[in-house]
Amino acid sequence: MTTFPFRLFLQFTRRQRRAKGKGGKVFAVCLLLAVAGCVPRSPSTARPLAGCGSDRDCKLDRICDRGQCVWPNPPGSIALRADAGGNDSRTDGDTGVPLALEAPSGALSMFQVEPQHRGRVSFTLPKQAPHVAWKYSTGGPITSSPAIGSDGTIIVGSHDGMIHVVEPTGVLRFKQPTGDVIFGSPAVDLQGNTLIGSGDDHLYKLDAARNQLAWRLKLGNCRATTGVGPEASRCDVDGGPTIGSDGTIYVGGAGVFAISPNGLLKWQFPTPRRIPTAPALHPAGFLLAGGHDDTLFAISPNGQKLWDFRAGDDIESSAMVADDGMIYFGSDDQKIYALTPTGTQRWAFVTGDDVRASPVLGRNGQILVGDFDGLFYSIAPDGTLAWTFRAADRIVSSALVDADGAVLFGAQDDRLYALEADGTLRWSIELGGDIDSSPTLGSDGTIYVGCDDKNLYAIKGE
Ligand SMILES: [Ca+2]
Ligand SMILES: [Ca+2]
Ligand SMILES: [Ca+2]
Repeated sequence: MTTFPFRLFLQFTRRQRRAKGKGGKVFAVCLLLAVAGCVPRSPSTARPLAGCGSDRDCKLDRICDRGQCVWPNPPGSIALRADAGGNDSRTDGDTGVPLALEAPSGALSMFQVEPQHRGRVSFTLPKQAPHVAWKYSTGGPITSSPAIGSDGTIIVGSHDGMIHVVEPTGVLRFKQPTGDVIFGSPAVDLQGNTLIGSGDDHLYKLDAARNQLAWRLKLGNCRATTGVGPEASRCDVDGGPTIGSDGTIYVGGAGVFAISPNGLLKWQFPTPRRIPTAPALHPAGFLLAGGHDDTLFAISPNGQKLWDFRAGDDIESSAMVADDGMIYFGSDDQKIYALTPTGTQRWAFVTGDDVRASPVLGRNGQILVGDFDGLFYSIAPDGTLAWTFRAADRIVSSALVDADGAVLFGAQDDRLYALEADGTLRWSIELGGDIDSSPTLGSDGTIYVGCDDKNLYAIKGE
């Protein structure tokens, strides 16, 4: 309460008074700000906002509010811009769309880097074809995407049911057994502790300092927790975790769950069918998660539905929130969707097969995602195709975007591909099986990725 600027609070309450009947409650503001973490950027980075006289001056579905184009707020969320006064927001000079809205991370590492899942890292990929520095063998295929710990350890889940914590040299530091196959990816919180879900319906937290289990928490009420079959998999904890700036852990399973850092359930947003995707945090103060009832849900920070959007089939692709607040995800209905922050469809791009990978954001704002049809797509923000790159088999792996805009992803043709920002091949390297895991990039340019051949790979340039 004392850490967020009073100015923001005043603006929020003014806004709430104008929007009759919404009733600004202090605790709600605190909650919302805790999730959105809307800390204003320093005035030194400020640029003037694009002005407007009426809604007609604003592109997309935005409205004109006190001379500025803004996204209308879903009920229960806060203003999309952290500061309606304008001295800490930046907008794109051409579109007036606010730039670089951030949902500050509560983690060092998580699926697709940060809570908006844009997949962009500040390090650079090897310029030349790299080599395998080491491989670490687990007892099962690895579809989990590795996370990097505060001391350079690499953490990954395996279908052997173990959470493996591996030294930067490729030797085991410690492993934690779980009761079933692990499909989900680890997140590492700001204290260096690991959070990961398992097919045994539990969320696990590993204590980094002690190399041991801190706690585990059962999520959902499935009678059969392990093994195969609809009831055994209905409560699998596969989606996320995503960690908010206040340390709250959000995971998908038998719905969406919010859990405190000490392992207490804050709330559950129940869904008819499973949520296998990592929840995304929208900077406007809400969560996004899709699942097997073909629906993307927008959920308030206290677990209430704000809106939902129905796709044509299962959603296994985690939502990504772009810098301007637009929302992107794929579905088994063979489409990539673009939604506004209020859940209105802007466009749907038709691919040739299921979209299981999660989109990431290119350095020029392109939406980048691979597909079961073997193509890797780059789509412009207006929904038109920029380029494609063809792999020789399905793509399930979500991509990573480096500091220069180069793109890295795996495919079921057993190759890891590095593309230039324009879609031309930089290099590829063949591993020992399908690469469905999404690669992670270390600060020294080392790539870590899991493979169906049961190995965690470290891949280095010259
Ligand atoms: Ca299960
Ligand atoms: Ca379905
Ligand atoms: Ca293969």
